[in-house]
Amino acid sequence: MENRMDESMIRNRVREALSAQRFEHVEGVVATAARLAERYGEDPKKARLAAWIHDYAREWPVARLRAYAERLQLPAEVAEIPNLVHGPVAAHLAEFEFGVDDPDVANAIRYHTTGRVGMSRLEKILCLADAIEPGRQYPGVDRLRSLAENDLTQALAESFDATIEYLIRRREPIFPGTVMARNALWAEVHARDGAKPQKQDA
Ligand code: DGI
Ligand code: FE
Ligand code: FE
Repeated sequence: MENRMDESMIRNRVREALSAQRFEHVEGVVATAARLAERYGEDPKKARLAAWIHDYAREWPVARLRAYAERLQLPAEVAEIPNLVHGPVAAHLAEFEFGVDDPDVANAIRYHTTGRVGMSRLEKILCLADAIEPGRQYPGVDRLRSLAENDLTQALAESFDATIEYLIRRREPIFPGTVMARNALWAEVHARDGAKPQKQDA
């Protein structure tokens, strides 16, 4: 037996922790992640669970995130960018507050913002669902939505490119792990496409 909360309890606790607008985003991520899970042969229950919890700490004040980052001994390159801390914090709380005992679910939550080298299918699904849920609006999101139907890895690789371009335009620091995750996703796409007959460029 496990001590995991049931989905409606998790949903209620998440709703209490977030603004109405952010909660609506989370609901969109849950639905999108479940759909992608079905499309790509992943367990939709795991996808929903990870999606419900992924932004649980998203609205914590920066000081609270910093203190928690120290407690979790997160690497300095993560801790110094406040936006990167809520995933690892939520992954920790998934285990200790929500009773999640599945490491793939915890990792999907932990790496949903930055990705990582060697992402699992579930990790990719949450990361991409976060970027394309119906409430998201940014240039190129419709291309990502249609690509997501056919190619999980390429859609996520393009999503990382868009995030990195956005960070460059805003002159924000880029976490090296985000770049490594992006390179690994494109390497997967190229390795796979290299094995197939290719269209010529000219
Ligand atoms: O929590 P969400 O807003 O739903 O989405 P998210 O967890 O993917 O991203 C949170 C923010 O983090 C988003 O504004 C983009 C930003 N971010 C992602 N990677 C990096 C980053 N910010 C910096 N400075 N560096 C990164 O490498
Ligand atoms: Fe997030
Ligand atoms: Fe999110």
